[in-house]
Amino acid sequence: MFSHALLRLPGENFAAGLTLAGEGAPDPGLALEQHQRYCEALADCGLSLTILPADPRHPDGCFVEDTAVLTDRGAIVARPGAPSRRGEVEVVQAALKGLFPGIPRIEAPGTLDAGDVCEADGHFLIGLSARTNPAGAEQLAGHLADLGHRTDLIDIRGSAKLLHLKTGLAFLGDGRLLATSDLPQSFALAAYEIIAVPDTERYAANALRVNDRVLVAGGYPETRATIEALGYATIALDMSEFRKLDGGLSCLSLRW
Ligand code: CIR
Repeated sequence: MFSHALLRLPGENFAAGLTLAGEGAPDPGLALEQHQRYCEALADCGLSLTILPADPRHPDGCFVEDTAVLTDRGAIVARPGAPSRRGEVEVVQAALKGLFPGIPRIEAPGTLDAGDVCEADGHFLIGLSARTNPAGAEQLAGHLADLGHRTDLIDIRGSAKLLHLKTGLAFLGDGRLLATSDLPQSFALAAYEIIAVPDTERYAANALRVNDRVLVAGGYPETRATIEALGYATIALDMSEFRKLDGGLSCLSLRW
């Protein structure tokens, strides 16, 4: 169960964030409204929220998930692969200080975007991607092992449409993973029931289980129906503006 979330507001220069989506510039005002609905959904799931102000130096700063890995035993501060995002970690580390004991950081030459980290009940799947390099993934695996967690690496560098591992993968709980068809086959996934997301709805693979609900991106009815048929209550949220910057539901919060 999660009881808290850390978020960061999208700023006025949100449209200057990184993107490969080719879906046009996002509207910062609409992004702020969608962020507000997202915050309300987390609060409905029972979470207390800490919402950091936007920082004009970091237009991607609202994708706060990428800056740290949180577990029920500790936290690790990431070192984002995109140089423009590296400074985002300072304010997050300061916010987490005191909440988690002795927080280690991923150090150079390692890079790690925590969007490449998918936890499945204490088993951490770590994606090797254009943002997370082998040194960063190995440092993280070491820190997680120190906390007593099991880890496996999944190399997604050959899957051009996956910015991060969690672009195409979400843990629903109960041994189930929601996954896109281009997620590489891996022995690390063998123990899980894979719930396939249709190629026409691939953005919906970044769903987010929060306590007894699953947050799903609005506009992907087949995936939402599949999740509901498995017995989960869903909350659909309009994510159009975050999608334009390659961001999904999980990216907008750190949860513990
Ligand atoms: C980026 O390219 O870094 C941002 N525009 C999007 C980050 C999305 N984060 C995530 O998937 N965890």
